[in-house]
Amino acid sequence: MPDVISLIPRPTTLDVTGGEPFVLGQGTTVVVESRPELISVGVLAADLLGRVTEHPVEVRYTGGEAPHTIWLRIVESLPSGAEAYRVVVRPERVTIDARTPAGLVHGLVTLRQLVTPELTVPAVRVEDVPRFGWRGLSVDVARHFVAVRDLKVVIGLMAHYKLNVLHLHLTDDQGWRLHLPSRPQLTERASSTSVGGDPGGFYTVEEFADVVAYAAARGIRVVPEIDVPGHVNAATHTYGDLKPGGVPTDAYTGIEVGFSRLHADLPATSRFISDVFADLAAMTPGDFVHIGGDEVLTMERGEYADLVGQAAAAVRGAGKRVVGWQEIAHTALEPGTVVQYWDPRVDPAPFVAAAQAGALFLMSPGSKTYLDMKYDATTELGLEWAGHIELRDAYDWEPTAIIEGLPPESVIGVEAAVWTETLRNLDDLTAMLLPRLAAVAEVAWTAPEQRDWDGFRSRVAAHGRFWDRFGFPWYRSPQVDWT
Ligand code: TNX
Repeated sequence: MPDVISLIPRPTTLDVTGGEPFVLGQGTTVVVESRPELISVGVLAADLLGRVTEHPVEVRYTGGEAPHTIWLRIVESLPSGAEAYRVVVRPERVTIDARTPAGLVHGLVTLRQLVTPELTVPAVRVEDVPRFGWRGLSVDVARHFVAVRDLKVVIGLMAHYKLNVLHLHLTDDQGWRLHLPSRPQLTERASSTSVGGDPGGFYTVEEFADVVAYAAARGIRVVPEIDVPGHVNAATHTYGDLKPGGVPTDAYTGIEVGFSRLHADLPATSRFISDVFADLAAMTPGDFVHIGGDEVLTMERGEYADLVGQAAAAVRGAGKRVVGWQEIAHTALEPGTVVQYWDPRVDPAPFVAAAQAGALFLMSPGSKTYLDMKYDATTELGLEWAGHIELRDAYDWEPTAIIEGLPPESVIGVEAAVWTETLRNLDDLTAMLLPRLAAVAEVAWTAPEQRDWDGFRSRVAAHGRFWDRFGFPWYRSPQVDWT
């Protein structure tokens, strides 16, 4: 048995039942109930465990009672929500029960975190259910493009910490990263640039579908964002008719924000908005599409509200629900719209009013969850506008207490964000995400009365070894005694 069981996020209950451990080895077989929706869970289990044991792991799709199995079952009678799961480890068998495939993935991740370096699994019983149904990571693939294979690594890390929403910031001043069938010029003309003159890139329709499927197999849904009515220089570089005067703007590779914008009085604008959101919605199996709405510094309120309203209507017209950055709370919102809070430098009163009118809140406070902020003054990468974020800063906060006066029940979740002005590749991403992603994941999953810094600090110490296995650069926070 390991000296400490280092599960992150901390589960609702963990009982060490004692006795002999389960031993992973050559004879280990995964048994999955034979149902079409469980095929991908079986494949995932074999893949994960095969990489741990360094032997191929067989999967059988039956209800089997064979010895030395890891048995994945759908059990409708488990308590609480769709993502709840139970893992019971006995010397001869591990059972993972959940109500949904996503719950089984969580159980599998728990099992994987329980495996010791000696390939034993201590005899335990874990019952677990998340606090929030939205536990996200937003990745800015616009300032620097993130290739599909690197994005899949990030998705794997998200799954390891039971995050369930990948928010992709697909467009910004510096580049347009998703091919849209109705508007092929966007990626033809505006995808090859990035911040600082670095190479660009974009996802084809097929690649995007592949990312969505890879995430779905890990219990993660994709929420794609096209940012309007600001952060649109890639669009105005593509289409001159989005600018008064009709001349396309120059490509932009700097890191300023707030200068680009759409214009409500130009006829091309409405067509642009309805085309891009119709295509994006059609490519999105999930319920939510993000319309951006942040940092429009050169537009008067009425025009802003008009353009946000057009984007929201396009998303709803395509049968999806709307998410937007906190600035959209200054416009009239349909009940059920998700407002993503990020910038504390503003008056909370409009958020409270929006919540009272039925808006829901996703908490991404810059000073806690912006994982592109430097850890301290010596961090080479990253920005500092929201301050420095040490590991404890990312951990020690309460999502329902961030906006004064907000009804706690309007908070639907927590999302970390990694903006890529200064981050150029996967190494840079993991150097900023790890270890802080684990901290935010626990904030999002674990009930407040179950969370404490000392416990997290001692559990996270064992995770560095896991990151090292994959060769990920990560930050050895001095706040932890890394093992
Ligand atoms: C603020 S967060 C932004 C982004 C920047 C980020 C850098 C938000 C809605 N807007 O455009 O990339 O800060 O930390």
